[in-house]
Amino acid sequence: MKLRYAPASPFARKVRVVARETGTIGRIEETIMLVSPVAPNADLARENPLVKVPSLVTDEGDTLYDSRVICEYLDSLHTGRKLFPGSGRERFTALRRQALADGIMDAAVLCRYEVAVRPEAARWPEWIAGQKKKVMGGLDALEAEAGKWDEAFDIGRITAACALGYLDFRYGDWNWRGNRPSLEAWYEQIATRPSMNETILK
Ligand SMILES: N[C@@H](CCC(=O)N[C@@H](CS)C(=O)NCC(=O)O)C(=O)O
Repeated sequence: MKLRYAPASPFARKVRVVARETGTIGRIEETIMLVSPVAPNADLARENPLVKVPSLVTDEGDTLYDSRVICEYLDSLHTGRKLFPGSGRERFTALRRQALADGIMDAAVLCRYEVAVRPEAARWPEWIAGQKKKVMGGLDALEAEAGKWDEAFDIGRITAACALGYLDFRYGDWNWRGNRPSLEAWYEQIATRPSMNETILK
């Protein structure tokens, strides 16, 4: 399998963490693809019409995207403890938490594009403030749950860890730890896992 990723992408990190947690990393060749919403990567465009990372080419030659689909695919390839619970409340809690943390990453990445990609004259501060509010609301929702989390690292918590890692990487000044002690304590533990250490954003 071939995984297209960007070293600074929190969505690609999610897949790279799952590849390591599931032991499927040994079957994956990781290739860096630099992406920009205003300068589509021609090589990636041949495989993925959305021209986004992560993108996975399977051994059968199919291209899978986005991170949710790739993570569930990798989880289907191993026989160990599943990162996507099979059914019931446990499954939908993990999926809902994945959606929450994906939403935090979506909003934070959009803020990043607003200052790193959009010309200064076209920037819209209210729009950035609206996205930041989603990030903060999402973090508050994670904080409300995190006090009860054990060490299980399922798809919801993997995505939460990647969202927090992205905020440290791009938005240290947003101080997500501020008044979120449960989330902070959980993240300090989880960030020491080899899968997290090997995929630190650059
Ligand atoms: N929903 C997608 C989001 C992926 C995404 O936004 N990737 C960004 C990098 S962090 C990207 O490829 N951006 C290039 C673009 O928007 O053209 C997923 O979960 O994989």
